[in-house]
Amino acid sequence: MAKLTNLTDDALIVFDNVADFATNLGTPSIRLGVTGLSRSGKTVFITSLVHSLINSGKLPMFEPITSGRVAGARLEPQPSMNLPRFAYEDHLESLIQKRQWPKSTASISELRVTIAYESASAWNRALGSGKLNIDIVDYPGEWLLDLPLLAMDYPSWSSQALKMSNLDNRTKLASEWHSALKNIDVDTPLVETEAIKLAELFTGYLRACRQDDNALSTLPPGRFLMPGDMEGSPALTFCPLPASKTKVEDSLYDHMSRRYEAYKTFIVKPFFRDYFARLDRQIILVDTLQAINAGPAALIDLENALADILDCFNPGKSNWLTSVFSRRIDRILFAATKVDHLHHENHKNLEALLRKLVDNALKRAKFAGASVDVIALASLRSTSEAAVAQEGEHLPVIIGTPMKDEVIGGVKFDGETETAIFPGDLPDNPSVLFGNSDINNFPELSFVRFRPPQLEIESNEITIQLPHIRLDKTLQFLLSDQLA
Ligand SMILES: Nc1nc2c(ncn2[C@@H]2O[C@H](COP(=O)(O)OP(=O)(O)OP(=O)(O)O)[C@@H](O)[C@H]2O)c(=O)[nH]1
Ligand SMILES: [Mg+2]
Repeated sequence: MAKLTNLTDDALIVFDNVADFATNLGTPSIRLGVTGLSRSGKTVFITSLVHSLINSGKLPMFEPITSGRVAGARLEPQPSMNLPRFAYEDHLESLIQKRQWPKSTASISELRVTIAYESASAWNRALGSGKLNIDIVDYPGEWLLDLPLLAMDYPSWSSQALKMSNLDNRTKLASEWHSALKNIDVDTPLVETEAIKLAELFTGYLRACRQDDNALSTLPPGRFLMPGDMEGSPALTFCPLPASKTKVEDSLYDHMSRRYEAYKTFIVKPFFRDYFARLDRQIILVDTLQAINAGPAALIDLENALADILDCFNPGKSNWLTSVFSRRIDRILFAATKVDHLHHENHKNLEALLRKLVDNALKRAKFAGASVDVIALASLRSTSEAAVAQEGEHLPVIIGTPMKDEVIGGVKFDGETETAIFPGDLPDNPSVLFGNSDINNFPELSFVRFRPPQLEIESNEITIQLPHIRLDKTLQFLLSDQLA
Protein backbone atom coordinates (compact mmCIF):
# COMPACT_ATOMS: atom_id res chain seq x y z
CA MET A 1 0.00 0.00 0.00
CA ALA A 2 1.27 3.43 -0.83
CA LYS A 3 2.48 5.55 2.04
CA LEU A 4 -0.31 7.99 2.73
CA THR A 5 1.51 10.85 4.29
CA ASN A 6 4.54 12.92 3.60
CA LEU A 7 6.34 15.77 5.23
CA THR A 8 4.67 18.37 3.06
CA ASP A 9 1.19 17.56 4.40
CA ASP A 10 2.27 17.90 8.01
CA ALA A 11 4.29 21.01 7.34
CA LEU A 12 1.32 22.60 5.60
CA ILE A 13 -0.95 21.92 8.55
CA VAL A 14 1.49 23.41 11.02
CA PHE A 15 1.80 26.45 8.80
CA ASP A 16 -2.00 26.74 8.51
CA ASN A 17 -2.41 26.59 12.25
CA VAL A 18 0.01 29.41 12.73
CA ALA A 19 -1.89 31.40 10.12
CA ASP A 20 -5.25 30.58 11.78
CA PHE A 21 -3.90 31.75 15.08
CA ALA A 22 -2.47 34.94 13.65
CA THR A 23 -5.69 36.00 11.88
CA ASN A 24 -7.83 35.20 14.92
CA LEU A 25 -5.67 36.90 17.48
CA GLY A 26 -7.91 38.30 20.17
CA THR A 27 -11.20 36.66 19.20
CA PRO A 28 -11.59 32.92 19.77
CA SER A 29 -13.02 30.96 16.86
CA ILE A 30 -14.75 27.70 16.49
CA ARG A 31 -15.10 25.84 13.20
CA LEU A 32 -18.42 24.07 12.90
CA GLY A 33 -18.72 21.49 10.12
CA VAL A 34 -22.21 20.95 8.74
CA THR A 35 -22.49 17.89 6.58
CA GLY A 36 -24.96 15.31 5.36
CA LEU A 37 -25.64 13.30 2.24
CA SER A 38 -27.18 15.20 -0.66
CA ARG A 39 -30.66 16.63 0.04
CA SER A 40 -30.34 15.96 3.78
CA GLY A 41 -31.10 19.61 4.60
CA LYS A 42 -27.71 21.35 5.02
CA THR A 43 -28.50 24.58 3.23
CA VAL A 44 -31.82 25.10 4.99
CA PHE A 45 -30.26 24.23 8.34
CA ILE A 46 -27.44 26.78 8.04
CA THR A 47 -29.76 29.49 6.74
CA SER A 48 -32.22 29.01 9.58
CA LEU A 49 -29.53 28.70 12.25
CA VAL A 50 -27.75 31.86 11.14
CA HIS A 51 -31.04 33.75 10.83
CA SER A 52 -32.08 32.75 14.36
CA LEU A 53 -28.73 33.80 15.77
CA ILE A 54 -28.54 37.19 14.15
CA ASN A 55 -32.23 38.07 14.59
CA SER A 56 -32.73 36.85 18.15
CA GLY A 57 -34.98 34.02 17.03
CA LYS A 58 -37.04 31.94 19.44
CA LEU A 59 -34.42 29.74 21.07
CA PRO A 60 -35.78 28.91 24.55
CA MET A 61 -33.45 25.96 25.13
CA PHE A 62 -30.27 27.84 24.15
CA GLU A 63 -29.07 29.02 27.55
CA PRO A 64 -26.70 31.85 26.54
CA ILE A 65 -29.64 33.61 24.85
CA THR A 66 -32.36 32.88 27.42
CA SER A 67 -30.14 34.04 30.26
CA GLY A 68 -29.76 37.33 28.42
CA ARG A 69 -25.98 37.08 28.10
CA VAL A 70 -25.87 37.35 24.32
CA ALA A 71 -25.70 40.98 23.30
CA GLY A 72 -26.03 40.28 19.59
CA ALA A 73 -24.69 38.36 16.62
CA ARG A 74 -23.78 39.45 13.12
CA LEU A 75 -22.16 38.25 9.93
CA GLU A 76 -18.50 39.10 9.51
CA PRO A 77 -16.04 38.47 6.67
CA GLN A 78 -15.12 34.78 6.57
CA PRO A 79 -11.54 33.74 7.34
CA SER A 80 -10.85 31.52 4.30
CA MET A 81 -9.97 33.53 1.23
CA ASN A 82 -10.18 30.52 -1.07
CA LEU A 83 -13.66 29.22 -0.21
CA PRO A 84 -16.96 30.42 -1.66
CA ARG A 85 -19.12 32.31 0.83
CA PHE A 86 -22.31 30.52 1.88
CA ALA A 87 -25.03 32.37 -0.06
CA TYR A 88 -27.06 33.13 3.07
CA GLU A 89 -29.05 36.12 1.75
CA ASP A 90 -30.10 34.34 -1.47
CA HIS A 91 -31.25 31.24 0.38
CA LEU A 92 -33.18 33.31 2.90
CA GLU A 93 -34.94 35.27 0.20
CA SER A 94 -35.94 32.12 -1.62
CA LEU A 95 -37.36 30.56 1.55
CA ILE A 96 -39.20 33.57 2.89
CA GLN A 97 -40.28 35.54 -0.17
CA LYS A 98 -40.84 32.81 -2.74
CA ARG A 99 -41.66 29.94 -0.40
CA GLN A 100 -39.20 27.88 -2.43
CA TRP A 101 -36.50 25.60 -1.11
CA PRO A 102 -32.98 26.61 -2.10
CA LYS A 103 -31.37 25.02 -5.13
CA SER A 104 -29.09 22.05 -4.64
CA THR A 105 -25.52 22.97 -3.74
CA ALA A 106 -22.69 20.65 -4.53
CA SER A 107 -19.61 22.12 -3.05
CA ILE A 108 -17.97 23.51 0.03
CA SER A 109 -18.67 27.00 1.39
CA GLU A 110 -18.14 29.04 4.53
CA LEU A 111 -19.79 31.78 6.59
CA ARG A 112 -18.65 33.56 9.77
CA VAL A 113 -21.07 34.63 12.50
CA THR A 114 -19.64 36.61 15.39
CA ILE A 115 -21.46 36.52 18.72
CA ALA A 116 -20.95 39.22 21.34
CA TYR A 117 -21.74 37.90 24.81
CA GLU A 118 -21.09 38.38 28.46
CA SER A 119 -19.45 35.41 30.11
CA ALA A 120 -21.27 33.71 33.00
CA SER A 121 -17.95 33.36 34.79
CA ALA A 122 -16.50 36.30 36.72
CA TRP A 123 -13.01 35.12 35.76
CA ASN A 124 -13.73 35.26 32.03
CA ARG A 125 -15.47 38.61 32.39
CA ALA A 126 -12.35 39.94 34.11
CA LEU A 127 -10.26 38.66 31.18
CA GLY A 128 -12.41 40.80 28.95
CA SER A 129 -13.48 38.02 26.61
CA GLY A 130 -16.92 38.31 25.14
CA LYS A 131 -16.66 37.60 21.42
CA LEU A 132 -16.79 34.29 19.62
CA ASN A 133 -16.40 33.69 15.89
CA ILE A 134 -18.33 30.74 14.57
CA ASP A 135 -17.05 29.63 11.21
CA ILE A 136 -19.64 27.43 9.60
CA VAL A 137 -18.34 25.12 6.90
CA ASP A 138 -20.92 23.47 4.64
CA TYR A 139 -19.64 20.43 2.74
CA PRO A 140 -21.22 17.38 1.07
CA GLY A 141 -21.33 14.21 3.20
CA GLU A 142 -20.52 12.21 0.08
CA TRP A 143 -16.97 13.53 0.34
CA LEU A 144 -16.54 11.72 3.68
CA LEU A 145 -17.46 8.44 2.04
CA ASP A 146 -14.25 8.75 0.02
CA LEU A 147 -12.03 8.26 3.08
CA PRO A 148 -11.89 4.44 2.80
CA LEU A 149 -10.49 4.84 -0.74
CA LEU A 150 -7.26 6.23 0.70
CA ALA A 151 -6.46 2.84 2.17
CA MET A 152 -7.46 0.86 -0.93
CA ASP A 153 -5.54 0.26 -4.15
CA TYR A 154 -7.32 0.11 -7.48
CA PRO A 155 -7.65 -3.71 -7.71
CA SER A 156 -9.24 -3.99 -4.24
CA TRP A 157 -11.53 -1.00 -4.78
CA SER A 158 -12.59 -2.38 -8.18
CA SER A 159 -13.42 -5.78 -6.82
CA GLN A 160 -15.36 -4.33 -3.87
CA ALA A 161 -17.33 -1.89 -6.04
CA LEU A 162 -18.16 -4.59 -8.61
CA LYS A 163 -19.32 -6.94 -5.87
CA MET A 164 -21.56 -4.23 -4.47
CA SER A 165 -23.04 -3.42 -7.86
CA ASN A 166 -24.11 -7.07 -8.11
CA LEU A 167 -26.21 -6.94 -4.93
CA ASP A 168 -29.93 -7.59 -5.46
CA ASN A 169 -31.00 -3.99 -5.02
CA ARG A 170 -28.31 -2.60 -7.35
CA THR A 171 -27.76 -5.04 -10.17
CA LYS A 172 -30.69 -3.76 -12.24
CA LEU A 173 -29.48 -0.18 -11.88
CA ALA A 174 -25.99 -1.24 -13.02
CA SER A 175 -27.13 -3.35 -15.99
CA GLU A 176 -26.02 -0.97 -18.77
CA TRP A 177 -22.61 -0.49 -17.24
CA HIS A 178 -22.27 -4.24 -16.60
CA SER A 179 -23.03 -5.08 -20.24
CA ALA A 180 -20.49 -2.52 -21.44
CA LEU A 181 -17.89 -4.17 -19.17
CA LYS A 182 -18.62 -7.56 -20.78
CA ASN A 183 -17.70 -6.17 -24.19
CA ILE A 184 -14.24 -4.85 -23.33
CA ASP A 185 -10.82 -6.35 -22.80
CA VAL A 186 -9.17 -4.44 -19.97
CA ASP A 187 -5.68 -5.38 -21.20
CA THR A 188 -5.98 -3.73 -24.62
CA PRO A 189 -4.51 -0.24 -25.16
CA LEU A 190 -6.58 2.65 -23.83
CA VAL A 191 -9.07 4.23 -26.23
CA GLU A 192 -10.10 7.51 -24.64
CA THR A 193 -13.68 7.51 -25.97
CA GLU A 194 -14.16 4.03 -24.51
CA ALA A 195 -12.91 5.20 -21.10
CA ILE A 196 -15.25 8.21 -21.19
CA LYS A 197 -18.22 5.99 -22.08
CA LEU A 198 -17.46 3.55 -19.26
CA ALA A 199 -17.08 6.36 -16.72
CA GLU A 200 -20.40 7.84 -17.88
CA LEU A 201 -22.23 4.53 -17.53
CA PHE A 202 -20.74 4.01 -14.09
CA THR A 203 -21.80 7.53 -13.05
CA GLY A 204 -25.29 6.82 -14.43
CA TYR A 205 -25.48 3.77 -12.17
CA LEU A 206 -24.43 5.84 -9.11
CA ARG A 207 -27.01 8.48 -9.99
CA ALA A 208 -29.78 5.87 -10.30
CA CYS A 209 -28.88 4.50 -6.85
CA ARG A 210 -29.25 7.96 -5.39
CA GLN A 211 -32.67 8.70 -6.92
CA ASP A 212 -35.58 9.18 -4.51
CA ASP A 213 -37.16 5.75 -5.10
CA ASN A 214 -33.92 3.92 -4.29
CA ALA A 215 -32.29 6.41 -1.90
CA LEU A 216 -29.07 4.42 -1.56
CA SER A 217 -26.28 6.19 0.26
CA THR A 218 -22.95 4.42 -0.13
CA LEU A 219 -21.76 5.58 -3.52
CA PRO A 220 -18.10 6.50 -3.67
CA PRO A 221 -16.31 8.16 -5.39
CA GLY A 222 -18.21 11.13 -3.97
CA ARG A 223 -17.20 13.58 -6.70
CA PHE A 224 -18.69 11.51 -9.51
CA LEU A 225 -22.12 12.87 -8.67
CA MET A 226 -20.77 16.33 -7.80
CA PRO A 227 -17.80 16.96 -10.05
CA GLY A 228 -17.54 20.74 -9.68
CA ASP A 229 -14.73 22.28 -11.66
CA MET A 230 -12.91 18.94 -12.07
CA GLU A 231 -15.65 17.70 -14.43
CA GLY A 232 -14.22 15.98 -17.49
CA SER A 233 -10.71 15.72 -16.09
CA PRO A 234 -8.93 12.34 -16.22
CA ALA A 235 -9.06 12.17 -12.42
CA LEU A 236 -12.84 11.77 -12.79
CA THR A 237 -12.80 9.55 -15.90
CA PHE A 238 -12.44 6.05 -14.57
CA CYS A 239 -14.54 3.21 -13.21
CA PRO A 240 -14.03 -0.12 -11.46
CA LEU A 241 -12.83 -2.85 -13.86
CA PRO A 242 -12.59 -6.65 -13.64
CA ALA A 243 -9.06 -7.83 -12.72
CA SER A 244 -6.29 -7.50 -15.27
CA LYS A 245 -4.49 -10.67 -16.31
CA THR A 246 -1.39 -9.15 -17.85
CA LYS A 247 -0.92 -5.79 -16.07
CA VAL A 248 0.60 -4.31 -19.26
CA GLU A 249 1.48 -0.64 -19.39
CA ASP A 250 -0.81 1.78 -21.25
CA SER A 251 -3.73 -0.64 -21.21
CA LEU A 252 -7.22 0.52 -20.27
CA TYR A 253 -6.68 -1.08 -16.86
CA ASP A 254 -3.33 0.65 -16.35
CA HIS A 255 -4.78 4.10 -17.14
CA MET A 256 -7.91 3.65 -15.05
CA SER A 257 -5.76 2.54 -12.15
CA ARG A 258 -3.57 5.64 -12.45
CA ARG A 259 -6.63 7.89 -12.66
CA TYR A 260 -8.05 6.33 -9.52
CA GLU A 261 -4.78 7.16 -7.74
CA ALA A 262 -4.94 10.72 -9.13
CA TYR A 263 -8.46 11.07 -7.76
CA LYS A 264 -7.14 10.22 -4.31
CA THR A 265 -4.12 12.52 -4.60
CA PHE A 266 -5.76 15.60 -6.12
CA ILE A 267 -9.26 15.41 -4.68
CA VAL A 268 -9.66 13.22 -1.60
CA LYS A 269 -6.46 13.99 0.25
CA PRO A 270 -6.57 17.80 -0.08
CA PHE A 271 -10.16 17.86 1.18
CA PHE A 272 -9.30 15.94 4.35
CA ARG A 273 -6.09 17.87 4.90
CA ASP A 274 -7.32 21.39 4.19
CA TYR A 275 -10.87 21.36 5.52
CA PHE A 276 -11.98 18.30 7.43
CA ALA A 277 -8.93 18.13 9.70
CA ARG A 278 -9.48 21.70 10.83
CA LEU A 279 -13.01 21.35 12.23
CA ASP A 280 -13.78 21.60 15.97
CA ARG A 281 -17.41 20.56 16.01
CA GLN A 282 -19.54 18.61 13.61
CA ILE A 283 -23.23 18.16 12.91
CA ILE A 284 -24.23 15.37 10.55
CA LEU A 285 -27.69 15.75 9.05
CA VAL A 286 -29.53 12.59 8.11
CA ASP A 287 -32.72 12.34 6.06
CA THR A 288 -34.02 9.25 7.81
CA LEU A 289 -37.53 9.68 6.46
CA GLN A 290 -36.42 9.47 2.84
CA ALA A 291 -34.68 6.16 3.57
CA ILE A 292 -37.80 4.82 5.32
CA ASN A 293 -39.86 5.89 2.33
CA ALA A 294 -37.59 3.86 0.04
CA GLY A 295 -37.73 0.68 2.15
CA PRO A 296 -35.46 -1.65 4.16
CA ALA A 297 -32.59 -1.84 1.66
CA ALA A 298 -32.19 1.94 1.74
CA LEU A 299 -32.14 1.94 5.54
CA ILE A 300 -29.42 -0.69 5.72
CA ASP A 301 -27.45 1.20 3.12
CA LEU A 302 -27.83 4.40 5.13
CA GLU A 303 -26.57 2.56 8.19
CA ASN A 304 -23.44 1.48 6.29
CA ALA A 305 -22.87 5.00 5.03
CA LEU A 306 -23.12 6.39 8.57
CA ALA A 307 -20.58 3.81 9.75
CA ASP A 308 -18.18 4.94 7.00
CA ILE A 309 -18.80 8.57 7.95
CA LEU A 310 -18.07 7.82 11.62
CA ASP A 311 -14.80 6.16 10.67
CA CYS A 312 -13.58 9.59 9.58
CA PHE A 313 -13.94 10.85 13.15
CA ASN A 314 -12.08 7.94 14.62
CA PRO A 315 -8.93 7.81 12.58
CA GLY A 316 -6.94 5.57 14.93
CA LYS A 317 -3.26 5.77 15.66
CA SER A 318 -1.80 4.52 12.42
CA ASN A 319 -4.09 6.34 10.06
CA TRP A 320 -2.92 9.11 7.77
CA LEU A 321 -5.70 11.34 9.04
CA THR A 322 -4.32 11.43 12.58
CA SER A 323 -1.19 13.16 11.42
CA VAL A 324 -3.13 15.95 9.75
CA PHE A 325 -5.73 16.60 12.45
CA SER A 326 -4.77 20.04 13.66
CA ARG A 327 -7.67 20.15 16.09
CA ARG A 328 -9.76 17.48 17.74
CA ILE A 329 -13.41 17.29 16.88
CA ASP A 330 -14.80 17.11 20.39
CA ARG A 331 -18.56 17.22 19.79
CA ILE A 332 -20.54 15.43 17.11
CA LEU A 333 -24.29 15.69 16.73
CA PHE A 334 -26.34 13.40 14.50
CA ALA A 335 -29.60 15.05 13.51
CA ALA A 336 -32.63 13.49 11.83
CA THR A 337 -33.88 16.41 9.75
CA LYS A 338 -37.37 17.42 8.54
CA VAL A 339 -39.08 16.07 11.66
CA ASP A 340 -41.98 18.43 10.87
CA HIS A 341 -43.12 15.66 8.49
CA LEU A 342 -44.26 13.81 11.59
CA HIS A 343 -46.72 14.62 14.36
CA HIS A 344 -44.85 15.34 17.61
CA GLU A 345 -46.15 12.05 19.05
CA ASN A 346 -43.72 10.40 16.63
CA HIS A 347 -40.65 12.58 17.16
CA LYS A 348 -39.23 10.32 19.89
CA ASN A 349 -39.50 7.32 17.60
CA LEU A 350 -37.60 9.08 14.85
CA GLU A 351 -34.87 9.96 17.32
CA ALA A 352 -34.80 6.34 18.49
CA LEU A 353 -34.43 5.18 14.91
CA LEU A 354 -31.50 7.50 14.27
CA ARG A 355 -29.95 6.43 17.57
CA LYS A 356 -30.16 2.83 16.44
CA LEU A 357 -28.63 3.66 13.07
CA VAL A 358 -25.76 5.45 14.76
CA ASP A 359 -25.38 2.99 17.65
CA ASN A 360 -24.68 0.17 15.24
CA ALA A 361 -22.30 2.43 13.40
CA LEU A 362 -20.61 3.38 16.68
CA LYS A 363 -20.08 -0.23 17.60
CA ARG A 364 -18.60 -0.98 14.23
CA ALA A 365 -16.39 2.04 14.34
CA LYS A 366 -15.35 1.41 17.98
CA PHE A 367 -15.80 5.07 18.48
CA ALA A 368 -14.30 6.80 21.50
CA GLY A 369 -13.36 10.31 22.53
CA ALA A 370 -15.74 13.00 21.37
CA SER A 371 -19.15 13.39 22.95
CA VAL A 372 -21.86 12.34 20.54
CA ASP A 373 -25.60 12.95 20.68
CA VAL A 374 -28.67 12.42 18.54
CA ILE A 375 -31.58 14.78 17.87
CA ALA A 376 -34.64 15.04 15.63
CA LEU A 377 -35.07 18.57 14.26
CA ALA A 378 -36.75 20.70 11.64
CA SER A 379 -34.70 23.68 10.49
CA LEU A 380 -37.73 25.38 8.98
CA ARG A 381 -40.99 24.03 10.28
CA SER A 382 -43.38 23.84 7.34
CA THR A 383 -46.37 22.14 8.96
CA SER A 384 -48.75 22.55 11.86
CA GLU A 385 -50.54 19.79 13.78
CA ALA A 386 -54.13 18.76 14.32
CA ALA A 387 -56.19 15.75 15.36
CA VAL A 388 -58.84 14.33 13.07
CA ALA A 389 -61.53 11.92 14.22
CA GLN A 390 -62.00 9.15 11.70
CA GLU A 391 -64.19 6.09 12.23
CA GLY A 392 -64.02 6.59 15.97
CA GLU A 393 -60.24 6.79 15.84
CA HIS A 394 -58.15 9.80 16.73
CA LEU A 395 -55.68 10.45 13.94
CA PRO A 396 -52.80 12.83 14.60
CA VAL A 397 -52.33 14.70 11.33
CA ILE A 398 -49.99 17.35 10.02
CA ILE A 399 -51.11 20.26 7.87
CA GLY A 400 -48.99 21.90 5.21
CA THR A 401 -48.83 22.75 1.53
CA PRO A 402 -47.53 19.71 -0.39
CA MET A 403 -45.19 20.70 -3.22
CA LYS A 404 -46.51 20.70 -6.78
CA ASP A 405 -46.74 17.21 -8.32
CA GLU A 406 -46.26 15.36 -5.04
CA VAL A 407 -48.64 12.39 -4.86
CA ILE A 408 -50.34 10.61 -1.98
CA GLY A 409 -52.93 7.86 -2.42
CA GLY A 410 -53.25 8.69 -6.11
CA VAL A 411 -53.93 12.39 -5.42
CA LYS A 412 -51.60 14.84 -7.14
CA PHE A 413 -51.07 18.17 -5.40
CA ASP A 414 -51.01 21.59 -7.05
CA GLY A 415 -48.44 23.28 -4.81
CA GLU A 416 -50.97 25.83 -3.51
CA THR A 417 -53.54 23.91 -1.48
CA GLU A 418 -53.12 23.30 2.23
CA THR A 419 -53.82 19.70 3.13
CA ALA A 420 -54.04 17.56 6.28
CA ILE A 421 -52.01 14.37 6.00
CA PHE A 422 -51.66 11.34 8.22
CA PRO A 423 -48.16 10.12 7.40
CA GLY A 424 -48.44 6.91 9.45
CA ASP A 425 -46.77 5.98 12.72
CA LEU A 426 -43.15 5.07 13.22
CA PRO A 427 -42.79 1.90 15.28
CA ASP A 428 -41.87 2.34 18.96
CA ASN A 429 -39.15 -0.21 18.47
CA PRO A 430 -36.94 0.83 15.53
CA SER A 431 -35.64 -2.75 15.15
CA VAL A 432 -38.88 -3.54 13.35
CA LEU A 433 -37.56 -1.48 10.45
CA PHE A 434 -34.43 -3.58 10.16
CA GLY A 435 -33.96 -7.28 9.63
CA ASN A 436 -37.30 -7.08 7.92
CA SER A 437 -36.39 -7.89 4.36
CA ASP A 438 -40.01 -8.62 3.49
CA ILE A 439 -41.10 -5.28 2.10
CA ASN A 440 -44.77 -6.23 2.58
CA ASN A 441 -44.31 -6.23 6.36
CA PHE A 442 -42.62 -2.85 6.39
CA PRO A 443 -44.84 -0.34 8.27
CA GLU A 444 -47.00 1.74 6.00
CA LEU A 445 -45.57 5.23 6.00
CA SER A 446 -45.78 7.87 3.36
CA PHE A 447 -44.20 11.26 3.33
CA VAL A 448 -44.70 14.10 0.87
CA ARG A 449 -42.49 17.13 0.53
CA PHE A 450 -44.03 20.38 1.73
CA ARG A 451 -43.41 23.94 0.61
CA PRO A 452 -41.78 26.29 3.10
CA PRO A 453 -44.35 27.84 5.44
CA GLN A 454 -46.41 30.94 4.71
CA LEU A 455 -45.00 33.53 7.09
CA GLU A 456 -46.65 36.75 8.20
CA ILE A 457 -44.25 39.22 6.62
CA GLU A 458 -44.71 42.73 7.84
CA SER A 459 -42.63 45.74 6.96
CA ASN A 460 -39.30 44.09 7.62
CA GLU A 461 -39.11 40.50 6.47
CA ILE A 462 -35.52 40.10 7.60
CA THR A 463 -36.31 40.29 11.29
CA ILE A 464 -39.24 37.87 11.39
CA GLN A 465 -38.73 34.69 13.36
CA LEU A 466 -38.45 31.43 11.49
CA PRO A 467 -40.38 28.50 12.95
CA HIS A 468 -38.23 25.45 13.74
CA ILE A 469 -38.18 22.35 15.89
CA ARG A 470 -35.26 21.88 18.33
CA LEU A 471 -32.82 24.22 16.63
CA ASP A 472 -32.29 25.68 20.12
CA LYS A 473 -31.36 22.29 21.63
CA THR A 474 -29.00 21.79 18.70
CA LEU A 475 -27.24 25.08 19.42
CA GLN A 476 -27.12 24.25 23.12
CA PHE A 477 -25.22 21.03 22.40
CA LEU A 478 -22.90 22.49 19.78
CA LEU A 479 -22.03 25.91 21.16
CA SER A 480 -23.17 26.67 24.71
CA ASP A 481 -19.90 25.65 26.41
CA GLN A 482 -18.03 28.08 24.17
CA LEU A 483 -20.21 30.91 25.43
CA ALA A 484 -19.92 29.94 29.10
N1 LIG B 1 -40.47 20.12 5.70
C1 LIG B 1 -39.18 20.41 5.72
N2 LIG B 1 -38.43 20.14 4.63
C2 LIG B 1 -37.12 20.44 4.67
C3 LIG B 1 -36.49 21.02 5.82
N3 LIG B 1 -35.18 21.19 5.54
C4 LIG B 1 -34.99 20.72 4.28
N4 LIG B 1 -36.16 20.27 3.74
C5 LIG B 1 -36.37 19.64 2.42
O1 LIG B 1 -35.17 19.02 2.04
C6 LIG B 1 -34.71 19.51 0.79
C7 LIG B 1 -33.21 19.60 0.80
O2 LIG B 1 -32.79 20.62 1.69
P1 LIG B 1 -31.39 21.37 1.47
O3 LIG B 1 -31.15 22.21 2.65
O4 LIG B 1 -31.32 22.00 0.12
O5 LIG B 1 -30.45 20.09 1.52
P2 LIG B 1 -28.89 20.02 1.18
O6 LIG B 1 -28.34 18.98 2.10
O7 LIG B 1 -28.29 21.37 1.22
O8 LIG B 1 -28.98 19.45 -0.30
P3 LIG B 1 -27.81 19.47 -1.42
O9 LIG B 1 -27.28 20.86 -1.48
O10 LIG B 1 -28.55 19.05 -2.65
O11 LIG B 1 -26.82 18.45 -0.96
C8 LIG B 1 -35.41 20.85 0.62
O12 LIG B 1 -35.55 21.15 -0.75
C9 LIG B 1 -36.74 20.59 1.30
O13 LIG B 1 -37.61 19.91 0.44
C10 LIG B 1 -37.32 21.28 6.97
O14 LIG B 1 -36.88 21.77 8.03
N5 LIG B 1 -38.64 20.95 6.85
MG1 LIG C 1 -27.24 22.44 -0.11
